[in-house]
Amino acid sequence: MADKYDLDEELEEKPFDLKLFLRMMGYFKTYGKEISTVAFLLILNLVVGLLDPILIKIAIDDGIMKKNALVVTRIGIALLVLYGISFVANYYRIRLINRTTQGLIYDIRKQLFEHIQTLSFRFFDGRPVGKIMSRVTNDVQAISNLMGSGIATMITDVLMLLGILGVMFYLNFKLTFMAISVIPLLLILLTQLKPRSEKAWTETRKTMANINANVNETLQGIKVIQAFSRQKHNIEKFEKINMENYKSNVKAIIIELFMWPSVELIGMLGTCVVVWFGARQVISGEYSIGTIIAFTNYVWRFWAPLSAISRVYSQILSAMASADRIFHILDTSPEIKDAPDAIELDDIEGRIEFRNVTFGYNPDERMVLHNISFTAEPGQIIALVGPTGAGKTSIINLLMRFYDPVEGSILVDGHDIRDIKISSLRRQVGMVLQDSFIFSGTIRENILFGKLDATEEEIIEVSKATKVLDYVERFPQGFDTEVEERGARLSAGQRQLLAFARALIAQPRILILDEATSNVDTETEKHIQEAIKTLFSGRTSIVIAHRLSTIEHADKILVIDEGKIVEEGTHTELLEKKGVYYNLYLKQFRDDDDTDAESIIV
Ligand code: TTP
Ligand code: MG
Repeated sequence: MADKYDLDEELEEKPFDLKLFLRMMGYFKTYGKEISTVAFLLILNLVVGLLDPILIKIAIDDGIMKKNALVVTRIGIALLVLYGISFVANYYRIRLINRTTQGLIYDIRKQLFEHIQTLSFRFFDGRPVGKIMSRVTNDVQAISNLMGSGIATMITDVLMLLGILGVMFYLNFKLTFMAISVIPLLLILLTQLKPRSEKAWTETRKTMANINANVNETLQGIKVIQAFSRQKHNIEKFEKINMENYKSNVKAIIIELFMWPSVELIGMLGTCVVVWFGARQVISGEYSIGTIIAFTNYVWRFWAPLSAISRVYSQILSAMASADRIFHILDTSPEIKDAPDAIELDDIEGRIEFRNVTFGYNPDERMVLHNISFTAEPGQIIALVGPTGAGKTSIINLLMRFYDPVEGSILVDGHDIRDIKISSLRRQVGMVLQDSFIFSGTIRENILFGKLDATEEEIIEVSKATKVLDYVERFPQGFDTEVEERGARLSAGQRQLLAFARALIAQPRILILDEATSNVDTETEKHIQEAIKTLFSGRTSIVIAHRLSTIEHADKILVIDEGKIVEEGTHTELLEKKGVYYNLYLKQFRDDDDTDAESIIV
């Protein structure tokens, strides 16, 4: 679904938006004490910054010029005290701002992480993981930096600028005009160069993102790359984007190299004008030398906040874009959520009914399931078979309520699943998939994922039933063996068995097996089937299998094709029918061995 958001999702900057800004500021709520302390320290700093040129002026005019050593000493001590105060104030201010910024990162990241976990499958469908990740990492960092140090800099610098201007006007009206006469020049320079520099930096970030994506994909697919000996081809591809990154960086730095020294040059120009005119004013006796030195001092200080403000300004614009993306996620409410009066299902019988269910992943596009109706009585094994892409997994996705049907309803024990609390529904259902996700951590932790408070006996019992114990016993560390990311230390079959153990330990009333034993040998598969029969007698199972031999004993087999149930019955009934199932079965037998399949069946 291409909503408006997807189009400008990766915008680097966004114009200032007061509503967004105020919402960002809302995160400061819990930091009232820190903020008032920072404000106090800022003012202290400001006063010190504005005072010291004045003190120097007094030291020159009343001390040095009048040869009064006492004044010089007193001013010297006063300056020392001021610098001491400024040092302490600075130290605490930076410490506090840092703590607040890190606190904000922590708060926003926590909120975002918690929210993302509640979102429904459709949110994740078609949204690259990398983009969602960069919301939690980069975007959070961007807005927190702005809110922490950015805004503090902005406020101090604006105040500093106004303060300096005020003092300058107070000291020498004419010279102030001379000094600020170069500002238009500065504005022209910045408006010309800034957009170019920003464009160049945007380009470097884009090329860097390309490099990241490429390295990421290469590492993920390294086995395929090496198997096809495509290293050379891959390196060429990488060199191209690496070169783009090199060029864009060089270009950005050249612009940058020109820009800031030019700003300084203009500042220098302003100072030269001031010194030149000031010197004449001193010579003509119009002003004291102390005043002119103090004034030049202020002019110097004038440029630093000016360039800092222009830097913070682009920080604000990019934080706006980040905030927009973060709030978009926070404002996405989970599509699948509990109805207000949803009921808690404690112990269910396990009766499942699909009533005229029609469903599509994108309601505007082609439907994936059409008018599906079937019933599974408690204790029954229902098998779903059919070609790839027929819609078997989609049926499971609906039963788990990962999506809601477009039409029709699904009932568990006679309750529409939309009226049941999602957590209580999913607690009753155990699921094992073809590509089971195994988490990094130990084997024990992965099994406990199914039931956090399981006892050691329970772990051993399910491990025996699922044959996990067979391989665990061969590891020196047993259940405490680390399986690495995605269970990389285990074979595909071992991972599937582990996923089985994880599902079984929760003792669910309904068990869903989607190609759950496709990676294990036939003997292990038979063992697991036996185990399920004993562990799961009286519970309902839905089994999807391409290997038809695994579902022969099912109470009911549904043959799915192009989203419809095309045949339904037991293994024997379907064979007698000599339809789709019969042909599938015949074909698999022929592929499996050379015996005359037809003679076996009939
Ligand atoms: P599935 O229900 O995944 O088909 P299947 O489980 O029968 O296939 P297999 O045996 O290969 O596991 O898909 C049905 C259609 O729905 C297919 O056209 C792909 C589409 N689909 C999505 O668009 N999004 C999804 O998340 C899934 C699971 C499927
Ligand atoms: Mg499937």
